[in-house]
Amino acid sequence: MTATLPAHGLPQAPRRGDRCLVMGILNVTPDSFSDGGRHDRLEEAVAHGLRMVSEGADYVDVGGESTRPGAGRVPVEEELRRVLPVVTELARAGVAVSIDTTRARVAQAAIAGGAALVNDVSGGLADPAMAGVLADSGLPWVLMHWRGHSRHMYDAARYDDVVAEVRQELLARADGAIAAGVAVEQLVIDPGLGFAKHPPHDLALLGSLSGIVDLGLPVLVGASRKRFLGAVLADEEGRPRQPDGREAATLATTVLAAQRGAWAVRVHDVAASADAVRVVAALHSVRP
Ligand code: PMM
Repeated sequence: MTATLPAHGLPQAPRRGDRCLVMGILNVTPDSFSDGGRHDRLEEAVAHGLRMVSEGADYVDVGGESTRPGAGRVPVEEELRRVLPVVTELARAGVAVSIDTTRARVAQAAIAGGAALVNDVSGGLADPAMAGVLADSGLPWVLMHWRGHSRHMYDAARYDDVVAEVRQELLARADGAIAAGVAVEQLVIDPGLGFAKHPPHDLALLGSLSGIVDLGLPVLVGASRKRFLGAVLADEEGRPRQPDGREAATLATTVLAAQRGAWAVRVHDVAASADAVRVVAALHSVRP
Protein backbone atom coordinates (compact mmCIF):
# COMPACT_ATOMS: atom_id res chain seq x y z
CA MET A 1 0.00 0.00 0.00
CA THR A 2 1.15 3.54 -0.71
CA ALA A 3 -0.85 5.99 1.36
CA THR A 4 -2.02 9.22 -0.24
CA LEU A 5 -2.66 12.40 1.67
CA PRO A 6 -6.13 13.94 1.92
CA ALA A 7 -7.38 16.28 -0.77
CA HIS A 8 -6.55 19.64 0.85
CA GLY A 9 -5.10 21.17 -2.28
CA LEU A 10 -1.51 20.79 -1.06
CA PRO A 11 1.24 18.53 -2.37
CA GLN A 12 0.06 14.95 -2.34
CA ALA A 13 1.96 11.83 -1.43
CA PRO A 14 3.04 10.25 -4.68
CA ARG A 15 1.55 7.20 -6.24
CA ARG A 16 3.96 4.96 -8.08
CA GLY A 17 5.53 6.92 -10.93
CA ASP A 18 4.93 10.33 -9.37
CA ARG A 19 7.76 12.68 -8.47
CA CYS A 20 9.52 12.68 -5.13
CA LEU A 21 8.76 15.99 -3.40
CA VAL A 22 11.35 18.48 -2.17
CA MET A 23 11.13 20.12 1.23
CA GLY A 24 13.39 23.15 1.63
CA ILE A 25 14.93 23.75 5.07
CA LEU A 26 14.34 27.13 6.71
CA ASN A 27 15.95 27.17 10.14
CA VAL A 28 15.08 30.34 12.03
CA THR A 29 17.54 30.01 14.85
CA PRO A 30 19.65 33.04 15.88
CA ASP A 31 22.71 31.77 14.00
CA SER A 32 20.81 31.10 10.74
CA PHE A 33 20.28 34.68 9.58
CA SER A 34 22.08 38.01 9.88
CA ASP A 35 22.23 39.72 13.23
CA GLY A 36 20.17 42.67 12.04
CA GLY A 37 16.97 43.60 13.84
CA ARG A 38 14.15 41.12 14.23
CA HIS A 39 12.34 42.67 11.26
CA ASP A 40 15.41 42.27 9.03
CA ARG A 41 15.67 38.66 10.11
CA LEU A 42 11.99 38.08 9.35
CA GLU A 43 12.35 39.63 5.91
CA GLU A 44 15.45 37.60 5.20
CA ALA A 45 13.87 34.35 6.33
CA VAL A 46 10.72 34.93 4.27
CA ALA A 47 12.81 35.89 1.23
CA HIS A 48 14.82 32.70 1.63
CA GLY A 49 11.63 30.64 1.85
CA LEU A 50 10.21 32.27 -1.29
CA ARG A 51 13.52 31.74 -3.09
CA MET A 52 13.39 28.02 -2.28
CA VAL A 53 9.86 27.84 -3.70
CA SER A 54 11.03 29.54 -6.90
CA GLU A 55 13.79 26.92 -7.07
CA GLY A 56 11.25 24.10 -6.90
CA ALA A 57 10.49 23.43 -3.23
CA ASP A 58 7.11 21.77 -2.67
CA TYR A 59 7.22 22.54 1.06
CA VAL A 60 9.22 25.00 3.14
CA ASP A 61 10.08 23.49 6.54
CA VAL A 62 10.29 26.20 9.22
CA GLY A 63 12.08 25.27 12.44
CA GLY A 64 12.98 27.41 15.45
CA GLU A 65 14.71 24.89 17.68
CA SER A 66 18.10 23.47 16.79
CA THR A 67 18.31 19.67 16.81
CA ARG A 68 22.10 19.73 16.54
CA PRO A 69 23.62 16.92 18.63
CA GLY A 70 24.15 18.24 22.16
CA ALA A 71 21.82 21.25 21.69
CA GLY A 72 19.69 22.30 24.67
CA ARG A 73 15.99 23.14 24.54
CA VAL A 74 14.63 26.53 23.54
CA PRO A 75 11.79 27.90 25.72
CA VAL A 76 8.42 27.51 24.02
CA GLU A 77 7.76 31.27 23.97
CA GLU A 78 11.04 31.85 22.16
CA GLU A 79 10.30 29.08 19.67
CA LEU A 80 6.91 30.68 18.95
CA ARG A 81 8.51 34.12 18.58
CA ARG A 82 10.96 32.76 16.03
CA VAL A 83 8.69 30.68 13.83
CA LEU A 84 5.19 32.18 13.87
CA PRO A 85 5.83 35.40 11.89
CA VAL A 86 7.73 33.41 9.24
CA VAL A 87 5.07 30.69 8.99
CA THR A 88 2.30 33.26 8.73
CA GLU A 89 4.03 35.40 6.10
CA LEU A 90 4.94 32.43 3.91
CA ALA A 91 1.49 30.84 4.23
CA ARG A 92 -0.08 34.17 3.30
CA ALA A 93 2.09 34.16 0.17
CA GLY A 94 0.61 30.75 -0.75
CA VAL A 95 3.59 28.62 0.29
CA ALA A 96 2.94 25.10 1.63
CA VAL A 97 4.62 25.53 5.01
CA SER A 98 5.81 22.67 7.17
CA ILE A 99 6.38 23.43 10.86
CA ASP A 100 9.36 21.57 12.33
CA THR A 101 8.48 21.26 16.01
CA THR A 102 8.05 18.69 18.75
CA ARG A 103 5.65 20.92 20.71
CA ALA A 104 1.86 20.74 20.37
CA ARG A 105 1.50 24.42 21.30
CA VAL A 106 3.83 25.50 18.53
CA ALA A 107 2.20 23.14 16.02
CA GLN A 108 -1.26 24.44 16.91
CA ALA A 109 -0.21 28.08 16.59
CA ALA A 110 1.55 27.39 13.29
CA ILE A 111 -1.52 25.60 11.94
CA ALA A 112 -3.65 28.60 12.93
CA GLY A 113 -1.10 30.72 11.03
CA GLY A 114 -1.54 28.60 7.90
CA ALA A 115 0.98 25.73 8.20
CA ALA A 116 0.09 22.77 5.99
CA LEU A 117 2.12 19.98 7.60
CA VAL A 118 3.65 19.18 10.99
CA ASN A 119 7.17 17.79 10.97
CA ASP A 120 7.75 16.25 14.39
CA VAL A 121 11.29 14.90 14.83
CA SER A 122 10.17 13.14 18.02
CA GLY A 123 7.52 11.10 16.20
CA GLY A 124 4.95 12.24 18.75
CA LEU A 125 7.01 11.13 21.77
CA ALA A 126 8.08 14.53 23.06
CA ASP A 127 4.61 15.97 23.65
CA PRO A 128 1.59 13.78 24.41
CA ALA A 129 -0.72 16.59 23.25
CA MET A 130 0.67 16.54 19.69
CA ALA A 131 -1.51 13.66 18.45
CA GLY A 132 -4.68 15.51 19.47
CA VAL A 133 -3.62 18.60 17.52
CA LEU A 134 -3.01 16.47 14.42
CA ALA A 135 -6.24 14.50 14.86
CA ASP A 136 -8.18 17.76 14.99
CA SER A 137 -6.39 19.40 12.08
CA GLY A 138 -6.34 16.46 9.66
CA LEU A 139 -3.00 17.70 8.29
CA PRO A 140 -0.06 15.49 7.28
CA TRP A 141 2.20 14.55 10.22
CA VAL A 142 5.80 13.49 9.76
CA LEU A 143 6.75 10.96 12.43
CA MET A 144 10.52 10.79 12.57
CA HIS A 145 12.46 8.01 14.29
CA TRP A 146 13.75 9.48 17.58
CA ARG A 147 15.08 8.21 20.87
CA GLY A 148 15.42 11.39 22.94
CA HIS A 149 16.26 15.07 22.87
CA SER A 150 19.47 16.28 21.24
CA ARG A 151 21.46 16.73 24.44
CA HIS A 152 21.53 13.00 25.13
CA MET A 153 20.74 11.45 21.78
CA TYR A 154 23.99 9.56 21.25
CA ASP A 155 23.48 7.67 24.53
CA ALA A 156 20.63 5.90 22.72
CA ALA A 157 22.59 5.11 19.55
CA ARG A 158 22.76 1.39 20.32
CA TYR A 159 21.25 -1.15 17.93
CA ASP A 160 21.55 -4.87 17.24
CA ASP A 161 19.87 -4.43 13.86
CA VAL A 162 19.31 -0.75 13.12
CA VAL A 163 17.01 -1.25 10.12
CA ALA A 164 14.74 -3.76 11.91
CA GLU A 165 14.60 -1.62 15.07
CA VAL A 166 13.88 1.63 13.24
CA ARG A 167 11.14 -0.10 11.21
CA GLN A 168 9.58 -1.52 14.33
CA GLU A 169 9.75 1.78 16.26
CA LEU A 170 8.28 3.74 13.33
CA LEU A 171 5.39 1.28 13.14
CA ALA A 172 4.84 1.74 16.88
CA ARG A 173 4.73 5.53 16.38
CA ALA A 174 2.21 5.13 13.53
CA ASP A 175 0.07 2.77 15.64
CA GLY A 176 0.15 5.25 18.52
CA ALA A 177 -0.94 8.07 16.23
CA ILE A 178 -3.81 6.04 14.80
CA ALA A 179 -4.90 4.96 18.29
CA ALA A 180 -5.03 8.67 19.22
CA GLY A 181 -7.42 9.40 16.36
CA VAL A 182 -5.05 10.45 13.57
CA ALA A 183 -5.97 9.02 10.14
CA VAL A 184 -3.43 6.73 8.48
CA GLU A 185 -3.66 8.96 5.38
CA GLN A 186 -2.12 11.80 7.41
CA LEU A 187 1.03 9.89 8.32
CA VAL A 188 4.51 10.22 6.85
CA ILE A 189 7.46 8.36 8.39
CA ASP A 190 11.14 9.28 8.44
CA PRO A 191 14.14 7.14 9.48
CA GLY A 192 15.68 10.15 11.27
CA LEU A 193 19.20 10.05 9.84
CA GLY A 194 21.69 11.37 12.39
CA PHE A 195 19.26 11.23 15.31
CA ALA A 196 20.55 8.75 17.92
CA LYS A 197 22.55 7.26 15.08
CA HIS A 198 26.21 7.08 14.18
CA PRO A 199 27.34 7.22 10.54
CA PRO A 200 27.28 3.40 10.03
CA HIS A 201 23.65 3.37 11.24
CA ASP A 202 22.73 6.15 8.80
CA LEU A 203 24.40 4.34 5.92
CA ALA A 204 22.65 1.07 6.80
CA LEU A 205 19.28 2.86 6.83
CA LEU A 206 19.87 4.68 3.57
CA GLY A 207 21.13 1.48 1.97
CA SER A 208 17.98 -0.33 3.11
CA LEU A 209 15.54 2.50 2.44
CA SER A 210 13.31 0.14 0.47
CA GLY A 211 12.74 -1.72 3.74
CA ILE A 212 11.26 1.47 5.21
CA VAL A 213 9.33 2.38 2.04
CA ASP A 214 7.86 -1.15 2.07
CA LEU A 215 6.04 -0.32 5.31
CA GLY A 216 3.51 1.36 3.00
CA LEU A 217 3.52 4.89 4.40
CA PRO A 218 5.07 7.87 2.57
CA VAL A 219 8.72 8.27 3.61
CA LEU A 220 10.62 11.53 4.11
CA VAL A 221 14.43 11.40 4.02
CA GLY A 222 16.59 14.07 5.66
CA ALA A 223 20.20 13.48 4.68
CA SER A 224 21.17 17.02 3.70
CA ARG A 225 24.75 17.91 4.79
CA LYS A 226 24.56 15.42 7.66
CA ARG A 227 27.49 14.10 9.68
CA PHE A 228 27.51 10.67 8.01
CA LEU A 229 28.24 12.37 4.66
CA GLY A 230 31.16 14.19 6.29
CA ALA A 231 32.44 10.82 7.51
CA VAL A 232 32.10 9.19 4.08
CA LEU A 233 34.03 12.09 2.54
CA ALA A 234 36.72 12.29 5.24
CA ASP A 235 40.22 13.19 4.09
CA GLU A 236 43.26 10.92 4.33
CA GLU A 237 43.84 11.93 7.96
CA GLY A 238 40.27 10.97 8.78
CA ARG A 239 39.07 14.56 9.18
CA PRO A 240 35.40 14.77 8.19
CA ARG A 241 34.38 16.93 5.25
CA GLN A 242 32.78 20.15 6.56
CA PRO A 243 29.03 20.77 6.00
CA ASP A 244 29.55 23.30 3.20
CA GLY A 245 31.43 20.65 1.20
CA ARG A 246 28.66 18.05 1.42
CA GLU A 247 26.29 19.35 -1.30
CA ALA A 248 27.26 16.91 -4.06
CA ALA A 249 26.97 14.05 -1.60
CA THR A 250 23.56 15.33 -0.53
CA LEU A 251 22.47 15.29 -4.16
CA ALA A 252 23.57 11.66 -4.41
CA THR A 253 21.28 10.84 -1.48
CA THR A 254 18.38 12.67 -3.17
CA VAL A 255 18.77 10.55 -6.30
CA LEU A 256 18.95 7.38 -4.23
CA ALA A 257 15.93 8.32 -2.10
CA ALA A 258 13.85 9.24 -5.16
CA GLN A 259 14.79 6.01 -6.91
CA ARG A 260 13.85 3.94 -3.89
CA GLY A 261 10.39 5.51 -3.68
CA ALA A 262 10.78 8.19 -1.00
CA TRP A 263 7.83 10.57 -0.79
CA ALA A 264 10.08 13.58 -0.18
CA VAL A 265 13.60 14.73 0.64
CA ARG A 266 14.37 17.50 3.12
CA VAL A 267 17.29 19.59 1.83
CA HIS A 268 19.13 22.89 2.22
CA ASP A 269 19.98 23.34 -1.48
CA VAL A 270 16.60 23.06 -3.17
CA ALA A 271 17.58 23.84 -6.77
CA ALA A 272 19.88 20.85 -7.20
CA SER A 273 17.52 18.33 -5.58
CA ALA A 274 14.50 19.74 -7.46
CA ASP A 275 16.30 18.99 -10.73
CA ALA A 276 17.40 15.56 -9.54
CA VAL A 277 13.93 14.37 -8.54
CA ARG A 278 12.61 15.46 -11.92
CA VAL A 279 15.29 13.46 -13.71
CA VAL A 280 14.45 10.37 -11.63
CA ALA A 281 10.72 10.85 -12.36
CA ALA A 282 11.43 11.19 -16.09
CA LEU A 283 13.40 7.94 -16.04
CA HIS A 284 10.63 6.18 -14.13
CA SER A 285 8.08 7.39 -16.67
CA VAL A 286 9.89 5.74 -19.60
CA ARG A 287 10.75 2.51 -17.78
CA PRO A 288 8.68 -0.36 -19.14
N1 PMM B 1 16.75 16.66 10.43
C1 PMM B 1 16.93 17.82 11.07
C2 PMM B 1 15.83 18.61 11.47
N2 PMM B 1 14.58 18.21 11.19
N3 PMM B 1 13.11 16.64 10.24
C3 PMM B 1 12.91 15.48 9.62
N4 PMM B 1 11.65 15.07 9.36
N5 PMM B 1 13.94 14.68 9.23
C4 PMM B 1 15.24 15.01 9.45
O1 PMM B 1 16.14 14.24 9.10
C5 PMM B 1 15.49 16.25 10.13
C6 PMM B 1 14.38 17.04 10.52
C7 PMM B 1 18.32 18.28 11.40
O2 PMM B 1 18.93 18.79 10.28
P1 PMM B 1 19.25 20.37 10.08
O3 PMM B 1 19.89 20.82 11.37
O4 PMM B 1 20.18 20.38 8.93
O5 PMM B 1 17.97 21.06 9.80
